This record gives sequence, C-alpha cells and structure tokens, in this order.
Amino acid sequence: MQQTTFNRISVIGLGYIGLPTAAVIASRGIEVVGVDVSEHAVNTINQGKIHIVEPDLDMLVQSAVTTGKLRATTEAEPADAFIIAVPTPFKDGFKPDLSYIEAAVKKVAAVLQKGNLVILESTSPVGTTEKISRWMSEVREDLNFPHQGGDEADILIAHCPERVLPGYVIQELVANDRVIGGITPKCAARAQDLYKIFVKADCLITDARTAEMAKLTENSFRDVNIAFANELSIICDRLGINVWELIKLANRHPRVNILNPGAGVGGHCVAVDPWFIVDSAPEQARLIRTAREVNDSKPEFVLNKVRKVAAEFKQPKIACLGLAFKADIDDLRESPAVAITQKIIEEEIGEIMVVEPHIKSLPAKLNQAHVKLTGLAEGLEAANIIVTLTDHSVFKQVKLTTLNEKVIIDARGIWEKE
Ligand code: SAJ
Repeated sequence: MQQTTFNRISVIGLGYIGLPTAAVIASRGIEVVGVDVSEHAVNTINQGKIHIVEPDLDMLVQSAVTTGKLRATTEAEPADAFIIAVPTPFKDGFKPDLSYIEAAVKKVAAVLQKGNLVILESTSPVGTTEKISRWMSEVREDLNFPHQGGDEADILIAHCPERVLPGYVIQELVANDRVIGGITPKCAARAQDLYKIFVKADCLITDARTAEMAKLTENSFRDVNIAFANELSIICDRLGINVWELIKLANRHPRVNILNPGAGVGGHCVAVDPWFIVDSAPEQARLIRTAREVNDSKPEFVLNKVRKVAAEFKQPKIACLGLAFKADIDDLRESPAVAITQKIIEEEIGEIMVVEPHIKSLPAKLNQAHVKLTGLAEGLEAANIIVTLTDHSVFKQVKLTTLNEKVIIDARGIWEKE
C-alpha cells in the first residue's frame, strides 16, 4: 500500500546541496539521516557545525542537530525516502563521471524496503535516473523496480534536479519552483508529496528524462548567454569599442538583455553541465559546444592582456583582484580567476599581490615567494598593474579616480561601468 507520510528521510551527500536540503527538511520536524563518505563532514555536522560556507546554514544545522531531527553517518540506514545529492563532475574528454552516483545508489540499494522512494537530485545526463533503477535491481533481485514493474513497482524513483544559487541556497530551496520527473507517474506523484513538505513554490511534474534535460538546459542557457557577452567583449577589444557602454546601450532595447562578460565561467555547474548535452548529442549540440569553448578561451584572452601590458614595465607589480569563481563568495572551485593568477605566477610575469577578502591564506598552488595575499588598499597602492578577476562588491567601492597612473585590466567591468 502507498504511504502518505514520510517519517524518516535520508539524504546521501552532505555538500552544498545535500546539507541545506537535509537541514530544511529537519526544520519541518521530520527525522533526517544524512549520509556522507567524509568522516570529517559527518563529525562536524554531528557537533551542530558546518564544513561549507553558505549564509544561514550554520544556524539551521545547529538547531536541527540540537533538536535531534538531523544526524549524520557514513553508512546508509533504512528510511522512507532517499535523496541522492552527490557530485557529477566530468572526466577526460568532457565525459560525465557517474561513479559517485553509482556508489551512492549501491549503498542505498542495500537498505531499501518495499514502498521506498528514491530521488536523484544531482545534475545528470539524460537517462541516468533509469540507470539508477537498473543498478538497484542488480543489487536487489528480491524487489521490483520501475523499469521492470512500471507503476506497480515496489520502489519509486524520480529525478528532481537542484537549481539553487550558491549564496542564496536556503531561500531558493523554499522559494524556487521544482521540476519533478518520475520514471512513472506514480513515482513523480510520490516525489511531489516529499517536496511539498518544504517547497512553497510550484512542484511541476514530468518524466525523468525531461527533468534531466531541463536542468542541463537551464545551465546551458546561462552558459550560451555568457558566451555571447564574452565573445562581444573580444570583438569590441579588436574594434576599439567599450563593451560595457555597448551592452548598456543595447540593453535599453526592450527585448535585449545581454549578460556580463568576465574572466571566464567557473564553478561546478554552468561550466560543466553543457558538456553532458554535448556528450549525449555531439553532432546536434553545436551552439552549446561552441559556447563552452568561447567561455573557456576567455582566461587566455585576459592573460594575453596581462602579458602585453607587463612587457612595458621594467618591474611589473601586479595586483590580481579576486580569486573566487564569482562575486561575494569564498568558493575557489574551478575558478578562472585562480587559473589566470596561477599562470601569471608560473610565468613569473612580475611581483604579485593577490587581493581576495574572502580567504585567510593562499591555496598551496599560488603560495610562492613572489606572491603575497594582501588587503585591498595595500594591493592597489603597491601595484602598477591592476587586474580585476572577480567582481566582489568591496572592489566596486574603489573610485577609479584614486587609481591614476596605474594600468587597469578590468576583466569584470568593475570600473569600466562607471
Ligand atoms: N558569469 C559571468 N557573467 C554573468 C553571469 C555569470 O561571467 O553575467 C560567471 C560567474 O562569474 C561564474 C559563472 O558565470 O564564474 C557561473 O555563475 P552563475 O552565477 O551564473 O551560476 P552558478 O554556477 O553559481 O549557479 C548556477 C545557477 N544556474 C542558473 O542560473 C541557470 C543555479 O541556479 C544552479 O542551481 C547552479 O548553477 C547549479 O547548481 O547547477
């Protein structure tokens, strides 16, 4: 018989998506068991603390752990529903790496009971949710899965991609619409019951393949639009036009809304997910592939500017402003700003001041004798070349007029926009 309530929900993967989701569900009074392979993460969470940076998450986790509604462990335990939120990076040749999902699925399969719901939240190539059904059936021949039994299956499986913006996760988890794709309609309906526990917006039902493609489409849409802005910036550089002024003017058209050029596209999402579409339909995904290539070429374009300008100085002193992959966060993962700074360091283009107000020490690969992590004022003062790589709010407060006599390579348009 179909259950109507969830007494215990397990979240597999306690990272940027899994931990906030676990804490929000626990805050609704449901028992949540979080599972992670990292003992450090598990121990930190069980002390009511967090191992990642996300506004308001610390308070939420602390209260969920204190009230006994959330606990973490390294081994899967039985539950009514399982939410899988593990990473899906790509491997060589931009091929999706599903090994984290497969490992999580096999762990969950071992503790499954009739009537359980399994939800995949990780961004995944089309067909992954059906793969999960097959992987689970290999481990549990005693149970019937949706790819075998359809709506009569013992286990229900759905894909509900996360789509929250880092830095706003807690509010977007509750406020964003959700796309819920079931392998069967019954799978989708059951997953919808779960999301209604904490989502205030619409929970839109579809099939699993469409839900998988919807998530990849959202991030590819963003990537293609950023690529358009980045390509414009390269064209304008060649034609001697200020791209920021150009975009401001073009955006005054009622149906034009161009995004911001930058130092490249970073993070684990927008720079990765479009490759999953390219991998599934290499012949057809021409625009999506080209957009990836345009965005990935932008760091080299910025570097070339630095090399050219530095060659004109006897003693180049370069202030690199920002390491994070985007504004006002401390996340350096897959950051074009880090890649550019690292190249400047490796090529020993000059003395280097790194200004990144969100970190306390330099990552090992940037920590060299001719490199210093400095405060903003100190870095600006000492430099003869300033390169803006991340558009942190604090950088925007600096007045361009105070930087007279310095050469500025403003990859993020912080001051160009003035
Ligand atoms: N960027 C630009 N110019 C812009 C906007 C962004 O260069 O105009 C750069 C950023 O600096 C950054 C990269 O793009 O390096 C990605 O930043 P982002 O803010 O576009 O996206 P993410 O990776 O933080 O989060 C995205 C979001 N997806 C969309 O907005 C369609 C988020 O909703 C997803 O949940 C997230 O990916 C994810 O986890 O997939």
